[in-house]
Amino acid sequence: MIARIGAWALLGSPAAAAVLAATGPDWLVVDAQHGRFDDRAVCDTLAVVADLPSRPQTFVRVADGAAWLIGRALDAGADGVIVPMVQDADAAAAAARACRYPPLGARSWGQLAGTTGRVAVPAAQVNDTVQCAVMVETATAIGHVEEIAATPGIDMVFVGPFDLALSLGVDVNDLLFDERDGNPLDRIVAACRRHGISAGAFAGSPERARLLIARGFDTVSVAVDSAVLSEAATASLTAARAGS
Ligand code: 3PY
Ligand code: MG
Repeated sequence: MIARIGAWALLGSPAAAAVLAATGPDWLVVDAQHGRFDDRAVCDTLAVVADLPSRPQTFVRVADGAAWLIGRALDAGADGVIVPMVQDADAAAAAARACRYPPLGARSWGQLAGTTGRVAVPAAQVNDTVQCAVMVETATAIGHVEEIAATPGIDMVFVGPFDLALSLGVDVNDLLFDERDGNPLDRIVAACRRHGISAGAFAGSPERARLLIARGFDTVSVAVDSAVLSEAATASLTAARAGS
């Protein structure tokens, strides 16, 4: 299996997200939960990314599972959403419903295509192609992971290792490196495999991405705009100072 390696935009800047998207990630996340993306910045970013010659599949991580937030992200042109802190199958079903138009769901019609000179995607096509990812990142959600992964309309379970480690009362690296049977990360991958959906995880670094892929995750997020900017600037300044 070849894992999909993604980029993650936090800065709230459409230009920075476009630069990131143009580096060729397999997928891109625009983070409106912990990132600095408000509604306007989400719309502007999706419009800029849509114009790239080769654009990555783009998700918005919404601030929470409210149907109107999911609808607005998709109306703005996202291919899918990532819904944080989903605790059980009822919350997963609500997210899936909010992603799709009737008869499969309860999404309200009103894509912003017209405001960007594009044409709206027909409802039936959206229902076939939209991606609904739900985050499993608490001990409670781990207890319900089998039902969450089995929920119709869920395309990916996405793990937030930092929140999961906090909820379990362990260090995030201990969670990632723990090889013992019963590691919650392995339970998530197994549940996704059983139900034929994608197992995704936030990595935030190439080292953690490799660990997660070795554990069986097929979709990971690696290059975070704020981190890569900081790392590259530090390396560049250090290299120039070393030579002066
Ligand atoms: C987590 O690790 O909890 C995340 O949500 C990553 O953004
Ligand atoms: Mg989280």
